Amino acid sequence: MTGDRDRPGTGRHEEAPDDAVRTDGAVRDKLVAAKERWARDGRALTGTTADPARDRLPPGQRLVEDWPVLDLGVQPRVTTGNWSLTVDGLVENPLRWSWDDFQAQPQERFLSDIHCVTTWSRYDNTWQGVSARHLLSVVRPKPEARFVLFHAYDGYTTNVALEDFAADDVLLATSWEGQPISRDHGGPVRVVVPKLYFWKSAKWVKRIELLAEDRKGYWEVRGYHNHADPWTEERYSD
Ligand SMILES: Nc1nc2c(c(=O)[nH]1)N[C@H]1C(S)=C(S)[C@@H](COP(=O)(O)O)O[C@H]1N2
Ligand SMILES: [Mo]
Repeated sequence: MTGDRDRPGTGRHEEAPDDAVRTDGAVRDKLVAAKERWARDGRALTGTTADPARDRLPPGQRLVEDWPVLDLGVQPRVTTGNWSLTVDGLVENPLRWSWDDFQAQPQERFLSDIHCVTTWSRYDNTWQGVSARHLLSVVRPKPEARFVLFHAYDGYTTNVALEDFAADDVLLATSWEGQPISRDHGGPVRVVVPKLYFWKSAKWVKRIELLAEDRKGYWEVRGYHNHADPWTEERYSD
């Protein structure tokens, strides 16, 4: 039975979508099952590595010009009015930012490539928003903080090491190619972690939790790699 286990809000590793934010759609069980199968089969693994200093396209990837939409199928209706960001856990200065608070932070513009584990890559995305570096300078991680768990309004979660979140190209993005990020792509605010496969870049981000121990997210408990480096094809866990 594909049951409630796979639905955000009822599983052990996901949580209920926010009460204040309505959602449309339902988890696409067939898509989730297909992606779990890919992980078991090692789909798209080439067994090679590439060097980002020399190659632009990671192994097993193909270039696309459009920007595909990929999510669980639950699309939260997050607006600049009902969105807020909580940063908590092992930080000296926990915070909750409204949209206005977020806009009052320094806004930066970054250019990066997207690499999705489903094998598409898209070059030269222009993002604007608040850098992870700035955010971390405000919340000040405690010495024991080593991991980050992103929580999103659709119940999705994903985890990264604090050092990967602290990289100088990581952004909480509000715009793409000069336009507000659309609802499909995780607007009003999504995470962008360019050095890792794109499932690590949480759409509709609502909470960033700093932890001493690693805690796996939605795809990580379903056979996807904990770290997710495209250059060494960290697609699946072994
Ligand atoms: N909140 C949330 N973030 C998410 C997902 C999701 O289902 N929910 N899917 C992830 C996956 S698997 C991918 S490939 C990218 C897709 O982002 P895009 O739809 O903007 O291309 O978002 C990631 N972030
Ligand atoms: Mo993905």
